[in-house]
Amino acid sequence: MENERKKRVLSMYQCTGTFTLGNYLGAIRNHVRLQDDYECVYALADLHAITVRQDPAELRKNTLASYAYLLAMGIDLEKTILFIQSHVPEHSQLAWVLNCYTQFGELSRMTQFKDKSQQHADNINAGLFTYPCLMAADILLYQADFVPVGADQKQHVELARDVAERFNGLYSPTFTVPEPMIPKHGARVMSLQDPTKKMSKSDENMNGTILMSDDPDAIMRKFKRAKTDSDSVVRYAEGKEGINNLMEIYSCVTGKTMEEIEREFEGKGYGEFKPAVAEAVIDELRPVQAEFARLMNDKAYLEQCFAENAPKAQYLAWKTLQKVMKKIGYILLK
Ligand code: ATP
Ligand code: LTN
Repeated sequence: MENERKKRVLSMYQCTGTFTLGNYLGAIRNHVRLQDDYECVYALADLHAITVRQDPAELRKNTLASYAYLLAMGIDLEKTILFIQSHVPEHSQLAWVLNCYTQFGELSRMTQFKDKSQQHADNINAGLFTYPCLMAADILLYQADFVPVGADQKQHVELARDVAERFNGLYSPTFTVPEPMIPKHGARVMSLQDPTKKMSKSDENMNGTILMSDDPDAIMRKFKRAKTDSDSVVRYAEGKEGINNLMEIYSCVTGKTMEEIEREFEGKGYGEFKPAVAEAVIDELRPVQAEFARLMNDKAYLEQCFAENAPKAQYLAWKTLQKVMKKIGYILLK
């Protein structure tokens, strides 16, 4: 086992500078755990970011903050490569190649494209349309075995598989065909205001969303106002989506099972349960927030991390790109 090569995991994050409790519990905390068993490569998708208009100063600030958050949440640079996508030009280079091996019809079926082109009807640019080719390049450059993502990204990972298989079939095995890794439990943290919708940083009602940057008062207030049902028994059951969501959050944070939680709050109403969930979340976020603040005060250290991680990623990406170019018939410089 010791000598076996660890399987490689790759994931990327939007660089919006904020993360929600949903991102943390549903995705990043799991990605942190994966670092022990897999060789992990993680990155901030700043090339993808410009498919919607960005203010330059904001983009710069948000990318820095996103990097600091990922470190604060537990990405460990001793084990993992964490880089910024635009620092590794191979992403753009392979994306161009993959554009030529992906059909218009395949891209037209992507539900994220359909959603985003409705949201940004005034800017349906070509980059938004070919976004999945860039994402396929992100994954295939690193010969990733697994791609941990939310259910919303599964269709894109499937496209990356199809393109990899097509290229491998036309030439010879070049790319590892990646598998999506979709979490089962705690995978979807729902909005505190509408438990049928996922908790999202782009929700117009921020009372439903806990941000990693929320202070204890804001967290307490949002949990106290959380939408629940009228029966006031802390029990995991159908029709109690609001309470189920709070129980899921409490379980994720404390490690308690649903039965243990039901027992702990037996005979107690929501008036006691909601602040208890809030307290548990406040305790969970406190060290992350402290570490984030520390890192944001040490920009020199963050810049050093960018500078050290980019070449590590680029070395892996360059090897794959060379293989691809040779197979296509490009003349490589000696
Ligand atoms: P938005 O919140 O604006 O819809 P996003 O949070 O999905 O965007 P990312 O920053 O790329 O965008 O998300 C990082 C990861 O967090 C993705 O794998 C995504 O599936 C996951 N994720 C996002 N929201 C939730 C949620 N409410 N519960 C669980 N996982 C989530
Ligand atoms: N599209 C993803 C972010 C993303 C990604 C990737 C995820 C870009 N490239 C490669 C996994 C692998 C999103 O919107 N969350």
